Amino acid sequence: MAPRQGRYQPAREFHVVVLGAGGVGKSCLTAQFVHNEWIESYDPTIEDSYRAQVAVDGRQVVLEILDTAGTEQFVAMRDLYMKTGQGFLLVFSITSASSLTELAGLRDEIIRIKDDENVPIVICGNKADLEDQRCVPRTKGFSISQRWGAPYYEASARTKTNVDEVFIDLCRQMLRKDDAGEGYLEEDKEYDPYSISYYKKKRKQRRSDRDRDPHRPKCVIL
Ligand SMILES: Nc1nc2c(ncn2[C@@H]2O[C@H](COP(=O)(O)OP(=O)(O)OP(=O)(O)O)[C@@H](O)[C@H]2O)c(=O)[nH]1
Ligand SMILES: [Mg+2]
Repeated sequence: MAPRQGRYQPAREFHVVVLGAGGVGKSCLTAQFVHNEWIESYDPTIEDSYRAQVAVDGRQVVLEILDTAGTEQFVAMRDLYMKTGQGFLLVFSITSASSLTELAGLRDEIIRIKDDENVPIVICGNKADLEDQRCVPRTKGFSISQRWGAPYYEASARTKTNVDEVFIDLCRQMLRKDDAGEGYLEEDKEYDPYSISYYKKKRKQRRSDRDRDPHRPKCVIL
C-alpha cells in the first residue's frame, strides 16, 4: 500500500449489502464489479460474499460485498446482514415497475434496523441496455432519489455501464461517514449514552450537516 502524504494509511474495510427483488441483476452487477465478467444465465442466489479492493480518491478500500437473495424465502437472514452492513446498494430493474416498489420496504427496514436515516445508500436502476423494455421512467428514479436523499444511477451489468460508479459512490459515502464519525464522542461535553434526547439532537445535527454537504446525492443517468 502506498503511503499518502508521508503517512501510512491502512485500507478501510466496509461491509456492503446488495439488495433488491429476484432477477434484477444483483449478482451480475457484483460479478462485473469484482471479476469483470458477464453472466448470461440466471441462477438465483441464496447468499454469496465477495471481497474486493479498490482505490477511491487515492485511498485503499476493502469491500466485503454480500450478494443477497431476491426471494422472500430468506427474509430471516435480513436483520443480521442489515445490522452488519455499512453501505447498501438497492437494485431494481428498469424493466420492472414492481422491482422499484419493493425497494421502499427494504429501505424502511434498513433505517429501522440501523436506527439511522443517513445510512449510505445508492439506488441502482439496472438493465438500462433494455431501453425498449423500460417500464420505469428516469424521472421516477430521480424523484425517489430526491425523496430518499440517495444518489440514483441507471446501470447495465451487461454493458458494464455505471457498474464501478455505483460501488465507488457507496465507498465515498461510507468513507465520509467514517471520517466524520458518528458524533457520539466521549469528549463531547453533552455525551450521555442513556439520553434519548442526546441521540435525537445528534441525528438532527447530522441531517443539517448532510444538507450543507456539497457532495450531496445526485442523480446520474446514462
Ligand atoms: N439485459 C440485461 N440482462 C441482465 C442485466 N443484469 C442481469 N441480467 C440478466 O438477468 C438475469 C438475472 O440476473 P441476476 O444477476 O442473477 O439477478 P439477481 O438479482 O442476482 O437474482 P436473485 O439472485 O434471484 O435475487 C440473468 O439472466 C442476467 O443475465 C443487465 O444489465 N442487462
Ligand atoms: Mg443473485
